[in-house]
Amino acid sequence: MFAVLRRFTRPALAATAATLLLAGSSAFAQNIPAPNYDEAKVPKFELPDPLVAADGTKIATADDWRDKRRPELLDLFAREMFGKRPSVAPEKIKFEELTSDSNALGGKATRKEIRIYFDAPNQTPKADLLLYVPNDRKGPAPVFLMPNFEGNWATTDDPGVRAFEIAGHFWNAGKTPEQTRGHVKGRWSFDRIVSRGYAVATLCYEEVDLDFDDGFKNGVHPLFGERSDAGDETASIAAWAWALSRALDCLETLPEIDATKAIVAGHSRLGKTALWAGAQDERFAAVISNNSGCGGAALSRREFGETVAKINKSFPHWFCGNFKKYGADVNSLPFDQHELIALIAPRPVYVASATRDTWADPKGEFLSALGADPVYRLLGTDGFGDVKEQPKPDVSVGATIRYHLRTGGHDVTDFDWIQYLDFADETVVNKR
Ligand code: GTR
Repeated sequence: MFAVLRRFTRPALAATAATLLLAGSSAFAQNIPAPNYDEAKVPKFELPDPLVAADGTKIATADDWRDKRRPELLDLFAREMFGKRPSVAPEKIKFEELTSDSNALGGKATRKEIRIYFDAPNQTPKADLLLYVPNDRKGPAPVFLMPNFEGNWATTDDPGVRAFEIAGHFWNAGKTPEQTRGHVKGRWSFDRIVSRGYAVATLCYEEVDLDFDDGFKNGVHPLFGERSDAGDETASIAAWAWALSRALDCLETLPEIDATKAIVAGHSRLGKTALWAGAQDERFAAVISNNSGCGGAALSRREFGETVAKINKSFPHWFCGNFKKYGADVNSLPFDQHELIALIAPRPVYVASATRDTWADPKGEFLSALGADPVYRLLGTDGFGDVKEQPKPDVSVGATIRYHLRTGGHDVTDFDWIQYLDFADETVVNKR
């Protein structure tokens, strides 16, 4: 119950802020229809073919995909949805180990906290990466990298994790950091992950960029250089995704980590972020989207649950200005979300839904995974295996593309983690 309340409280607040900011604009004038939850009322739509280029040519070979279609789609997603892909001088990025304890998780793990400076000469902005590495391992450990909402200390009641104020932190407004210690530990199966031989790393996304609409002035945005007036300003999801790549830079420097086996994962808005990070940065060996919904794995054209019009209104800062024009006509989008998943090909991808998470459109998430299959096949993988229909709940299906529909609500549970660990074993550690 509490999780449900929390989920709806914050967007309501954000929506209020967005309402004020958008008053008078055309986005505000647009009437947002009530969400549709009736399968019979999903409009007819045709998905763009990922294997047809913008100029109409058929993409027939892996080289065509790599040289023509993949760059074209990356550019389209950047220009029309997430905003420009940032580039920041590498010498601005620095890492500093803050703490290390080889006796964490009852002696099973070494815990480290490493500060990532995004603009080292100025010491800020920065984000602290929390890392658990299994002590019982034969070599460098494969690693899950998954951003968190409320602060590293909220993922665990391990008292060794520092709790600190994040100025402007929206999720924990009105609470002291200590009051949120361990608050979402149920989402983080650290013990299980480490026992299976994986390291796990997380950082709080609001250290990178606060999650509200301030016209892209706060967090890491000022580092991204010239502002764009072409509607393609780097938006917040893109900023968070960029930071995940910087976290991977950091993991690459650690001898105890095998950064060639880094799996980027995310839940909800951070699932959208993980998909965009994984689509762009091919160093991520695999990608996991947990209940990412609209703007993540779910197809925009289905208009089931949250829609493009609604998400643009509630969270205008997640996507760039150009994305706003598609709310009224999703069929004019030059892509759909199956092509975001296709950008991860041929690397393994896991899309997970939950039965009660109808806002995120579980079926649209499934169809998106299915829609990426032709690209995975073209690139020589077994794609979604023999999957054609959405499976019944609580069964993991697929091959290099994988999917499950967990019984329950919008969350990350131990069930999810068990599937992700099996997936990582089969597709990343013992490659198919
Ligand atoms: C919702 C939002 C979703 C999802 C979620 C979350 O209310 O509408 O797109 O991202 O927040 O991040 O928890």
